[in-house]
Amino acid sequence: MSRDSLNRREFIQRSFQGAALPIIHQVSMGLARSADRPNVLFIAVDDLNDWIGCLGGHPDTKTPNLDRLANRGVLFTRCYCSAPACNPSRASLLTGIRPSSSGVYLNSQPWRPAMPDAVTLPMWFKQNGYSTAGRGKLFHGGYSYDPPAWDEYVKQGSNPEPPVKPLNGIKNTAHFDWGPVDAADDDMDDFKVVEWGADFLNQKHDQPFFLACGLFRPHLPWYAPKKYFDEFPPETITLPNVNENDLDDVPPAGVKMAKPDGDHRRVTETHNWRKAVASYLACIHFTDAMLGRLLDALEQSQYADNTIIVLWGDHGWHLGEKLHWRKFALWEEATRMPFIVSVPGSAQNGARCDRTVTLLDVYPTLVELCGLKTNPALEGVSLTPLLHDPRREWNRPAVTTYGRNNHSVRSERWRYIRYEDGSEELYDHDADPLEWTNLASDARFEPVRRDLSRWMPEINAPDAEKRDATKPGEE
Ligand SMILES: [Ca+2]
Repeated sequence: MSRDSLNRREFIQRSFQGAALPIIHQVSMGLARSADRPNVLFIAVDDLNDWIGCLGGHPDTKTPNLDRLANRGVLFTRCYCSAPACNPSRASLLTGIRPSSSGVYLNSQPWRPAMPDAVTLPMWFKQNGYSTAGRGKLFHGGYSYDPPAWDEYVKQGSNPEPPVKPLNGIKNTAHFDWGPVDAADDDMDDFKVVEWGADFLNQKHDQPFFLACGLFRPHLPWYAPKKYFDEFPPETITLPNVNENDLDDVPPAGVKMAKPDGDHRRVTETHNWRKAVASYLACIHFTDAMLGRLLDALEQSQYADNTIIVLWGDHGWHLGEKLHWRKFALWEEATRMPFIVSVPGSAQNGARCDRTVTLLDVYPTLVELCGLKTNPALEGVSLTPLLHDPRREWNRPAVTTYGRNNHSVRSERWRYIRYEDGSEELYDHDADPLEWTNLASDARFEPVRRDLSRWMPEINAPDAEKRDATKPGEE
C-alpha cells in the first residue's frame, strides 16, 4: 500500500472521528432508504478561474449570481483541480480517479479507453436509484459523453460567431479571439442549457434526480452578446498584477509551460491585453446571468428545498500572470477555481471554507451527501466533515498534475511544484500570494519541501493513448 493511500485512510478515519455532522447527517440518514433522497443540481462552468466576486480574484468582475449561490452554500476558497486542462480535470472529477493513476494527463488523451471499467459519477447515481439528465459540456467535447451514464443527454451545441474573424487581429490563433457579437441571450448555447434545466425542474419527477448542466463560457472564444461587454470598458479595466521578471527564477520545465514568447507576446504586441481581460470578464458576466436563470428556476420549483447544488469550474486560467495565458500550468491561477456546495437547510450555508480541497473530492462528497453506498475506486475524500464544520482541522493538501510526473502540492500556506526532471518551485503564500519568489533552493525551507513531497503521487501511470499523436491537445 502506498504512503499516499495510508495517508488517505488515516485521514478519512481522523476526519470522521468525533464529527457530529448533525444537519447533513440527518439529511443523508433520514433520506437514505427512501425515494426522498435529495436531488442534485450539478453545474459545471468551463475555464472559470477565481475572478468571481466572492473569491476576490478580480476587482472589476460582476458575478451577482455566483455570489448569491455562495451565500446559500459553502464556498471553498482553496479548491484546486486535479489537472489544469478540460479533459483530464473532468475525467478525474467524474471518475474519482487521479490523472496519475489513469494516465489521462492531457486533452489529447481520450479518457474512456484508459478507464474502461470506471463508473462515472452520474452512472453511480443512476445505478443507485437516481434518474440522470445532462446537457452541455460535462465530459470534454470530442470524446465520449458516456451515454450509459445518462437517462437523457443533450450534447453541447454551437454558438454565434462574428461575420469576420478574428476580432482581435491576432492571426492564426484559432479560437483565441474575443469581442462582442450581434446576438441575443437565447442565441447562446448556455442559454439553451439552462432553459433545458429549468424545463426539467418544472416537471414532476418520481425518482430523485441528478441534473447536470455544463456551461461553456467563459471558454474561448470570448464571444458573447454586446450588452455584457458594455459593462467592461477596456480602457478602465484592471490588468493582473504581473512581474515581467517572474520567470527568471522558474526552472526551464516551468518556463516551457508558460510559453512567454507565445500568447503573451502576441497579446501585448497587438495591444490586446486590456481587451482580453475585459472580454473574459464579459463572458463571466454572461455565464453568471445564465446561472441566475437556473437558480431562479430551482427556487421557484417544487425541488427548492430538497436539492443539493454543486457548482465547480474545471480549472483556472492565466491572463498574463507569469507571462502565461490559458490553463496548462501548475501555478495558482491555472489551478484554482470556484467550488460551491449548497445543502438545503444546512446551518453552514453562507460560510467559507479555507481548507485545501480538490475536485477529486466532489464525487465522494456527493455520494455521501445523498446517502449512496461508497464507490471503492474513488481516490478523493468526502468533504462532508468540512460542510458541517468549515473551520475544522484538515491537514490535507491539494495535488494537481499536468503531464506525466509533474505535480503541484498546495497547502494552505505553500505551493510546492516538482517537474518530471526533478526541478522545483516553492512559494510562500503568506508572504507571496502572487507566487513571484521561488524558494525551492532556499535551505531554510527544506523541511517544508520534504513534508509536502510526501503527498506527491507515488504512481505515475504511463501516458494514456493519444487520439492523434500528430496533433497538439485541443482545448
Ligand atoms: Ca518568479
